[in-house]
Amino acid sequence: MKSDHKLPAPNRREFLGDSAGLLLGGVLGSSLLSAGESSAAFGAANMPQASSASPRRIIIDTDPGVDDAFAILLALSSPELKVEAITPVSGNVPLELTLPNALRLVEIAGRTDIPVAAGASVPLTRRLITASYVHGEDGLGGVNFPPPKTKPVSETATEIIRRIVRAHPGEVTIVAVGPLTNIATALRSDSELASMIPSLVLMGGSISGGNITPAAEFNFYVDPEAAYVVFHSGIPIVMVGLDVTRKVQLRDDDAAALEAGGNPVSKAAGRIARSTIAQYRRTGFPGFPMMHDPLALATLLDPTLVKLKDFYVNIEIEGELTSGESVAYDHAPVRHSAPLESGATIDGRNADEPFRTNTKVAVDVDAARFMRLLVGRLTGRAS
Ligand SMILES: [Ca+2]
Repeated sequence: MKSDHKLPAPNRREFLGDSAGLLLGGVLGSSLLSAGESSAAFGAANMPQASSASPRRIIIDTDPGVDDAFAILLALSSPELKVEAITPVSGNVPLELTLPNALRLVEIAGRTDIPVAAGASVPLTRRLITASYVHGEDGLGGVNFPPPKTKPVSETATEIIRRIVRAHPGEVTIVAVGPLTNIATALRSDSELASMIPSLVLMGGSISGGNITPAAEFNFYVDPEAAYVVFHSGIPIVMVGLDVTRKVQLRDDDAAALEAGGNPVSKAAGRIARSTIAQYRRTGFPGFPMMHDPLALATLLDPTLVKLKDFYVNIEIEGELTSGESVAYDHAPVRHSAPLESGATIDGRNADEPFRTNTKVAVDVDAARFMRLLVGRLTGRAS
């Protein structure tokens, strides 16, 4: 199985040095636009747009994953979107499972025309941590669908992201709902790429506490360095994090509605839903499955489902207890840690920086309306 290779792990100083180079590349790329064009592109493209005459091109970067499966099936049930590629990455479960799961999902939806390209098997610099306790040993709630007949394409995730974005500069929205390893690797391999991506909608992060540590949300915890690269890339980001995704849960009546649907997508979603709810009850995992990833995807279908607020978001990569935390500033200067008494600095960056924004964070959601949209699209009974 061909997949993106593990990068040599830099130490912290080397990592930050590399990222500064990437940031500079992104700034230089952006400077090709006039100031007016740049700000217009941010304002228009960073707000998810409802459908227009032609479908919106997207690439889904994903670690299926129960809620990833719902996001993929929602995208493939939505004519407003043209899914150019699906790029699995290790996260909820290892790539050895997320890759065949993505292939299973395009088969279920009858969309094997969509290329599925293998991504990174490990984070940029850390050992992989997974969440099979939530997603089942197979990553799809323990349904154990048959092995896919479809094969991944020969390109890697990084290669296909670069090729498709470069073929349609300014047109391809990235929907990233797993650890951001593939996206960071693509950006680091091509300093012009960030300036060609109009918007990156991601599920990840939180400005109200984490879910795998008190500080960090799972996707950013698994690969904080990748999140750091993405948030310093200059790409306009829409962050759909735990602040809203915790509020959207798949309950028994949703599972029943999906099971009653007459199409293969609805039936498969119903099986995943039932199996996952059953696993939660069996293992004592609290609550119901949260529909994190389809909510991020759904902001492209109906931007009014969430309330967005501008922040400057940076990612903690140095904290022993807080790595992967998304730290959001809403007006104040961006203040780093106090200098050490010795005069030494961790990376020489502890001067305050003026406030600026780089991310629209979803801070509220109409959960009931989102669940109606999700179940309605998958059953084909509503839009
Ligand atoms: Ca995911």
